[in-house]
Order: sequence, then structure tokens, then C-alpha cells
Amino acid sequence: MGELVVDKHVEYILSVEKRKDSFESVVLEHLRMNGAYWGLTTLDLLGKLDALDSNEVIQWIMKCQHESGGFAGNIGHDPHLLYTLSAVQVLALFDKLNVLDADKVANYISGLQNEDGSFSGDEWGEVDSRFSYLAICCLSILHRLDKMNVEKAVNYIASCKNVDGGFGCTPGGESHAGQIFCCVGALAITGSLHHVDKDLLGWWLCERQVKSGGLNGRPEKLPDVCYSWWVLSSLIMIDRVHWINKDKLVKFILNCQDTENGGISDRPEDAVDVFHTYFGVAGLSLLEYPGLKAIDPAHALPVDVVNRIFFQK
Ligand code: GRG
Ligand code: ZN
Repeated sequence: MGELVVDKHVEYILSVEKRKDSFESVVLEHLRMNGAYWGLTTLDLLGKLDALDSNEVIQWIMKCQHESGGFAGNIGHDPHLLYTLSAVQVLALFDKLNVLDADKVANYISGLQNEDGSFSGDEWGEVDSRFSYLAICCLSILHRLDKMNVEKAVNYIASCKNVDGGFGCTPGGESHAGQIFCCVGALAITGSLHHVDKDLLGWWLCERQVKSGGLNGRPEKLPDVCYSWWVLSSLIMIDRVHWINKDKLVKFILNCQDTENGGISDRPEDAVDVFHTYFGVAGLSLLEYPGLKAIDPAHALPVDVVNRIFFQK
């Protein structure tokens, strides 16, 4: 079995960052902020965050902030909770949360909470348990959870729980590993994991492992490297990660590397992208692959960054 080709992945991420007019960058233009989070968190996990000029990144991030306090995916675009969390996460990576007016950002986020405790992703109003996670994770990093109604938020997430132990995007929505990460992460951050049936959910999650060792996101679906993050982080948060075969999953992820040009794809032989490179490396970090920084499964940031946020006030 091959090893993780760390230097190739660092080169790949730096090249995507520079190639701003490439096909991938054009397609991702509207969610560049999210791309920055994937790329930079990967670099940090690989121990190479200093390969980039942080001032340039921070200046660009601050140009994406809207007068409402929320952040957009790129300069001149509309703000959304997804980009607001990514912006805050990247500033946290660089230890630059102090450039923010935390109350202003927190007001934008709490303004998106609805009467039933749920969150809309932006001013257009779509509701999804994903947005509850984004709001809770972001306010937690900013030490501003008191700005929202946590009890109502938690009750809404609990109402998205299904009889199979999983969670959906809204009450009654089908269980999906991505949505489970969001709901379990939000419950973990707010100290509300008692709403989870850990054995039932652990069983559903470990059944996501298929013959090749990879994980899928729902029954009968193909395995995909991104579920190494969505499923594994959830299993860790509910203390059931020993229910899957870790060695087989490590092999599956390593098999999805482009060992020549760097980057990781969704499954072996497919084209690489920054998204799956992040999920592959983050997944290997959760699996305690040697040489990688540890990542916090709830806040999706390196553990040393999370410790700096919560224990060095
Ligand atoms: C900070 C890590 C982090 C995340 C932010 C945006 C977000 C919070 C979470 C998204 C959770 C989610 C719904 C992920 C699923 C993404 C995905 C691969 C969807 C594909 O679904 P299908 O049905 O594919 O198209 P399958 O794999 O089921 O065939
Ligand atoms: Zn995927």
C-alpha cells in the first residue's frame, strides 16, 4: 500500500490557490470562501500553513464581509451562513479572530434564527439542519452562543431525528451522513448529545462501510472519500469509531490519491478536487494517520486551533 504523498498534496493545494482563472476556480468562484477553508485547513493538517501569505488571505476575507455582518463566498456576492463560518474558521486558523467585530457577525447569525428554533441559511429563508450547525459552530468559535436561543435550536435539531437513529435536513427528511454530521456536531457543541441514541446511530453509521473499505452516505450508495469525514467524525462524537474497520478505510482513502500530481478524489481513478483532498486528509487525521495534526470532529478545525480558542482566553 502506498503512503500519503504529503508534499504532492501541499503542491496541489498551493497550485489551485494560485490558478485563479482555472476551470476549477471559475466553477467554484461563488464559493471561494468555502474553498479557502478546505484548502487552508488541509495545509494546516499537513503542517504547511506557513507556505501561504496570511495577510493577503485575511485582506481578501474582510473584503467579502457584508454590512449585515455576514460573509459572502467572494467579493461582491451575497452573504450566507456557510461562507460566514468558513471566513471565521480561516481567521481562526491564522489566529486572527481579533480582526473581527464578533458582535456584528453574531448579530447577523442570530438574526437568521426562526421562531421554531431552526435557522435560515440567508435572507431568502431556506431552512435546513445544516444551517443550525453552521450557526452553532460559528457562534461557539466567537464565544457568542448566548446570542441565540440554544434550547430552541437544540429542540429543532432533535425534531429532525428519525426512527433509524439518523437525522435529516428537516423533520421527516431521510437520514443522510452529511446531515447526521451537522446534527451530531451541533448537539456535541451545545452539550446536548443525550438527544442521540448512540447505539442505534452507531449501528447505522458503521453499516456505511462497504467491501472496498470506503464509506457511503446512505444505504445502497457508492462509497466516497467525503464520507470518511461525515461518518467518521459522527462516530467519534458518539464514541463508536471502533465499530468500523479503520485499516481498510485508510487503504481506501490512500487509493484515491493522485500520487503524481497530488490531490485526492471521491473514489479510486476519479479526478481530484480540493473538497475531497480536504475530506481525505481530515479523515486520515481522524484515523490518527502518522504525521498529521489532529482535527476536532465537531468544530472541523485542528485541535491546537480549537484549544487556542477555548483555553487561551
Ligand atoms: C465545516 C466540515 C464543515 C461543514 C459545514 C455544509 C456543511 C457544514 C455540511 C454539509 C453536510 C452535507 C449535507 C453533506 C453531504 C454532501 C454530499 C456528498 C451530498 C451528496 O448527496 P447525494 O445524494 O450523493 O448526491 P450520494 O453520496 O448519496 O450518492
Ligand atoms: Zn463526495
